[in-house]
Amino acid sequence: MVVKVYGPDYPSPKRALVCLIEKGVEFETVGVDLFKGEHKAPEYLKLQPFRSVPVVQDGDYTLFESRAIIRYYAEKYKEQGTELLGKTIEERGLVEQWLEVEAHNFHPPIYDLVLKIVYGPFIGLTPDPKQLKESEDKLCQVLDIYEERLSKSKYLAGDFFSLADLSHLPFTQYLMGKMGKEYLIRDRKHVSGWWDDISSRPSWKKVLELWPGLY
Ligand SMILES: N[C@@H](CCC(=O)N[C@@H](CS)C(=O)NCC(=O)O)C(=O)O
Repeated sequence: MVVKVYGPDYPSPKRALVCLIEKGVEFETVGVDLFKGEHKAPEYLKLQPFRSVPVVQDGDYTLFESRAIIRYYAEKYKEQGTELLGKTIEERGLVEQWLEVEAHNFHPPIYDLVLKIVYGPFIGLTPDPKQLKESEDKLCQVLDIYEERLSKSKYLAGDFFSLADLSHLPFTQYLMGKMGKEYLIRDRKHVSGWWDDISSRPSWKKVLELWPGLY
């Protein structure tokens, strides 16, 4: 049974897509138009009661929350494709640590910027410049810590690419596109090199080619 991924046009599902490609897992996608409210349809809510994408259906098994999905597939196919969880329990601990940092420190300010700047015009939201500045300042503080970390190791969890790096791809990509906030990455030498490295992986290029989204 081929894995089905719902909502490939949006950033959080792209976390699942890039992971599945890295692991060499076959999948198909199911479009969910958030602008038409398809994520609020009763049939969809049976799969994802919190009204968001992604959801993955793997035979009889249904899973939502993009970071739970990537952890699940990285573990399920540990012996296949790119190793994304580290080789030792210590490496795994660091992968988990930086995944948590991505979710709780990096994601909130970048999500706020993306929602207001990129999606705002489509949903009738006029951004408040003061709030945008606050989010950008918070993001800068996180990126300064990344700069320090990446001056000591090639990737966030160590000298190996992992889920911790992969999880940053979908939202960081916005900074580099129409949003015009590339300088947040380029002004930091080690963050900039890390971004060039992780964003040039064939898996991510394929995701962007097939589901270009609003980048
Ligand atoms: N924590 C969830 C968040 C997913 C999420 O924010 N999805 C967005 C698209 S990237 C969404 O479905 N937004 C629709 C809405 O919130 O109404 C995850 O990582 O899966």
